[in-house]
Amino acid sequence: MKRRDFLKVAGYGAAALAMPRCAQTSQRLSKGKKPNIVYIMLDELGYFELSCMGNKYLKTPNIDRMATEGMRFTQALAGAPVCAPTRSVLMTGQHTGHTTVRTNPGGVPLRAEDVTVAEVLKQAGYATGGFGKWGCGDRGTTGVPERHGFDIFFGYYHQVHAHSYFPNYLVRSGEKVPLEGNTGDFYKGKQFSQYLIFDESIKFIRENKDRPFFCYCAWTPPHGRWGIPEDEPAWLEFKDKPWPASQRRPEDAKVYAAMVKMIDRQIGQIFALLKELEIDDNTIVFVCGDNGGARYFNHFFDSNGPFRGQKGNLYEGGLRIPMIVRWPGRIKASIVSDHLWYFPDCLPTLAELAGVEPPDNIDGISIIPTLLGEKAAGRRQKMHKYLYWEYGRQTAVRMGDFKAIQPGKNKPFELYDLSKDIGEQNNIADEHPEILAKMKAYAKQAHTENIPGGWVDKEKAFKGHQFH
Ligand SMILES: [Ca+2]
Repeated sequence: MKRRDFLKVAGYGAAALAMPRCAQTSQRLSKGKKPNIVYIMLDELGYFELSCMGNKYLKTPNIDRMATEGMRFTQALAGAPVCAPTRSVLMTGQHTGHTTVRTNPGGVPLRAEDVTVAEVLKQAGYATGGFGKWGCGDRGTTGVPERHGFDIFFGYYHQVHAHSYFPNYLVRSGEKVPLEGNTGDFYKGKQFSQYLIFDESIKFIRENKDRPFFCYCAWTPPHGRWGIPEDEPAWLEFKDKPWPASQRRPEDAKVYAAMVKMIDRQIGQIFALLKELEIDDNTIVFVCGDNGGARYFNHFFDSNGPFRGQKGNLYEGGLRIPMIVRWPGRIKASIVSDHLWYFPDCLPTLAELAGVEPPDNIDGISIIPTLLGEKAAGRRQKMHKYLYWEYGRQTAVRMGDFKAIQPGKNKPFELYDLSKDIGEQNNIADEHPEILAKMKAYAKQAHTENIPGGWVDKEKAFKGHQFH
């Protein structure tokens, strides 16, 4: 056993042996059988980009059906407003004042001693697979998924690499997989990455159907750049729409819509597979966005509705994401929950499902009482005293309905009451100085110095999507 692994086991493995409360809860909930976990995170999918949320243009019949069969959350918030930090928060259960990856250029890795949700689930005997965009450490760093609990990770490690759907290569557990026929053109090529990533996701589920598994699908659609195969059925459905919206290319908005429809179809295929393998009843599936929607195409799709801001900032538009969770017979159908939670809560929730203790140094709270009911969980849902985000020079704190935000380093904190002002338009900082002072004190308490991981082999560094 490596020293690092030993330290990890010594750190929290002993507690797990003592059959803690959450393990007992999990055994009761799952009748002794650990549930499979499929966590599907769609890159940039906005809160109002589902057809069940009233979107006029985008079509998501399978996700809509999932919402009628499970629980949809109105106040699930991202770990951060951009790709890399939000993934770091999801993986470590630590908010952005504590987690390692807090910036977004794509090259900052997790540290060797960071413990991810995959490492926690592996301790519980889970097969662990990740598919899509990693974003928590380039090849050759301390942050790679194969050093952080994943039996397999297939896709992109450096997130700038993920800006192409027709890259020259993808990565499987640290090794380059050349994609013959792709030339470096962003928009066309012989091998479309999402088909490959989807196939690997499906293969992993099939191969591990007889044991508990964690399938982390950090799929990259509908993030740009928007290239899609000419014969993709969803593209054929949207390509002739007379829409005025565009970005780099006139067809970009139509490709975006096609990508949303395509991933919805793939999610439907995952549900069909779970039924075919007769593991549907013992599999909990999450579908969510990774950060708030972006105002692509002059906000043609109205991705964020009344929320202020978008991807990249800490107003609600940057943080609020779609989140639906389904587990037949365990999570009640057609429930809409306003429980306030965010990405740090995923790790302890999944650990509880698996019947193991999470590490001590996390910021999350398990939402099992909300998902499965307080009676089934045997306890009340514990709430956060506060939620915290930092990104660049922005800071935000949520305390109940109050949201404090400092939108820039030298800017004053603003305060909003989201119960009356979901659009964060009416700054009430002057009316509630005592509340704001308390929230500023929380922000100060939550921030720690950021110490990133490092290189193990710099030769493996990502050198641009067009290079091998
Ligand atoms: Ca993203």
